Amino acid sequence: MRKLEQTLSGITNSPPPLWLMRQAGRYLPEYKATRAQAGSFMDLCLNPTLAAEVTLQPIRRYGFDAAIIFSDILIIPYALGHKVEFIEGEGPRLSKLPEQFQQWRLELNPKNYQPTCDAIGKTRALLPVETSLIGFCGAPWTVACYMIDGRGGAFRQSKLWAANQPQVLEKLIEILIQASAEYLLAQVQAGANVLQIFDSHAGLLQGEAFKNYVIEPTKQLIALVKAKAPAIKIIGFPRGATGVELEEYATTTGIDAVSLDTHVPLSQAQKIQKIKPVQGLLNPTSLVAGGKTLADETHAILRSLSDGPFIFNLGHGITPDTPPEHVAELVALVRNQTP
Ligand code: 1CP
Repeated sequence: MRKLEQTLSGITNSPPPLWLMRQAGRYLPEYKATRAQAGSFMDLCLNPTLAAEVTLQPIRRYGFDAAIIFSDILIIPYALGHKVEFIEGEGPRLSKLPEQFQQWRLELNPKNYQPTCDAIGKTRALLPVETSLIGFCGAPWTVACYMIDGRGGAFRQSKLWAANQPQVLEKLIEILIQASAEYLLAQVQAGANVLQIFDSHAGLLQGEAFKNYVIEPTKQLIALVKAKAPAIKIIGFPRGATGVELEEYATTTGIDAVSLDTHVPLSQAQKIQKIKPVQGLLNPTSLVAGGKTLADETHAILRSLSDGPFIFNLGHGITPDTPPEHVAELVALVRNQTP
């Protein structure tokens, strides 16, 4: 069994398996070259050959234990017929969903997500056998945020829907649960070995709302996927969740491992690790800094979490200003080699 899947089954590995969120991206010169060749970001996501190429680039450079397929969580709104664009230097722009969205027929068109599945097939065929391939989607709440507000930011409209329009939000979430389950299963069919659900905006919700829009939809999505693919391991990333909410996420959703963000204290990470394998924690800014900052934080994380199942990763994605040689430093630190 590959190292990542071993850890996800509860085995403690030393050194732990290592991969980084957004490991393919603008900090790598070879990514920038392929991106320029593809045209827009969406063109790159929808080109299976080039998407496979950028997925493989960080594996060739650093030999991570897992590759994550190059795509985006906004492929689901796109496959539901939404207009999705990425504006250079600004981020995504989507057609905003009105409260009367039932009149828009939101139907999942498999043709629109098929390029990601084709990229998975191509990547799996080219990856070293010992490297896991991770498929992913956004969690229903986080994807709903982009569909409701039409862009990244404070997600004011989405929070208002959660507070004032629970029935409308629930209908949208229900559509997203079904669509995401179909999409994740298609990725498994295409060759993904592990799945990750990104709930990047889970931290916008607390209490009852966290239960209704983060816990419940995640639980239903996992149940739908595991009903058809019982052996697949799923990592959940409820970014911004802390305290009892984070603990409830680990205990009740059926997730196999919890990815923890930079704000989770190591003492709480240790508590969560008693419930489920954990992943993450390194501050992406420490990777930009490198040197002693990076070494001290990496060692502190390793000291705290190496006695149980742990996947070394960042607390959030790599930033474009990260020097590629700092990533090599990190790999050496985690694998206990001299750089
Ligand atoms: O020009 C570029 O290259 C665009 C930057 C970029 C990249 C590299 C975007 C736009 N998406 C991606 C790829 C991506 N997105 C991956 C690829 C695989 C890898 O990790 O190597 C993944 C897993 C995602 C997931 C994703 N997209 C998330 C969840 C993770 C997270 O960062 O919290 C989110 C929230 C998105 C939306 C999105 N896509 C892109 C941007 C800039 C954003 C964030 C927008 C915002 O809220 O401001």
